Amino acid sequence: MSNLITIERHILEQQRLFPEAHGELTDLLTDVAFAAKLVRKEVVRAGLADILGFTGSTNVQGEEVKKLDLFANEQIISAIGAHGRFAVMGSEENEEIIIPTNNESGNYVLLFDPLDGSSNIDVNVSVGTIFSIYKLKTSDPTKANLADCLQPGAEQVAAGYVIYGSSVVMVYTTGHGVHGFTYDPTIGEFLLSHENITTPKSGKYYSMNEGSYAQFNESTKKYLDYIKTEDKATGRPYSTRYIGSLVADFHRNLLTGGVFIYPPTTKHQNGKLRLMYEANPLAFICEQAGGRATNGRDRILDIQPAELHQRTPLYIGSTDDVIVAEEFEQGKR
Ligand code: P6P
Repeated sequence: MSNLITIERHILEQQRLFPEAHGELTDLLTDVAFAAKLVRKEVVRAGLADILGFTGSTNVQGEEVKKLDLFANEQIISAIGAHGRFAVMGSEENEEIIIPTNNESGNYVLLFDPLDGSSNIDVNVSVGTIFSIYKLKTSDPTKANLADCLQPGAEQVAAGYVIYGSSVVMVYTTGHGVHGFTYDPTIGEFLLSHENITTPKSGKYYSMNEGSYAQFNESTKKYLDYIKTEDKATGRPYSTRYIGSLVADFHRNLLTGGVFIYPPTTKHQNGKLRLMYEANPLAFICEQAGGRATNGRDRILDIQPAELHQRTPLYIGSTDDVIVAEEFEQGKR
């Protein structure tokens, strides 16, 4: 048992790399891990509990909100907000920023997607929670505001996700590598299972929704034709792996290699995925694991946000595979 490292202990060890953080980072990430346990408890029993189906309401994205979305959102806001470490939050489910009740001592910002991939909940496909943490810019936490939430991804102090799948895994980075923890329900702890994750320079999977082919621009169509053409020297054709749940697709490619692409489409000309609580946290993790994340041209982490819920095209995964896709997107191939 002695070699079992809980996420709390690992975070504490990571804390020693941030002498200036005075233990706050430990508390933040421990809060997030705690909230993840609360969400997991319901997600893994979704088929049993009377929490399936639509609430009938719609969220800021105009999407039907499933009860579990709402539950996860409420759990994260209340469980984390109660500890007073975050001065302000932003959630995919809330149009406006959230000021926790006792935020007067908070020095950090939390942005999150409480349950990404929620359309898959009822059919037992993996879904996930994604989170992103920044230092508060406003000197007085009681005056925290939207500008504190609109920082480029490169300013993140921590980011991570929880994937609720065949097992529940929490992956995080504080800028010192990427580490994964698998939940052990027999002891109620996330235990270190994937230390220092590095992603292969190239893989054999591409993840895109080809059902949107008619909505793709010509360069994206050219890329798709290329990646499916046989050429043994470049390992083509790649295999398609597309779950329709960002965290699940990202996690697989992170571990095995490959590229996930949500390009501009006629329906989503700026892409569908959200910059602040989907692209940025996953880009931070991906780069820390040796991968690459852009919008087809610019580094995701360098984008200066203008709105809390703004969207972005996303090309993310193994560096060599992302570069090839970018070259098509930029008309260089
Ligand atoms: P499409 C789920 O709704 C989500 O936000 C991501 O988890 C997923 O990668 C994407 O949308 C799927 O979108 O248009 O392919 O169904």
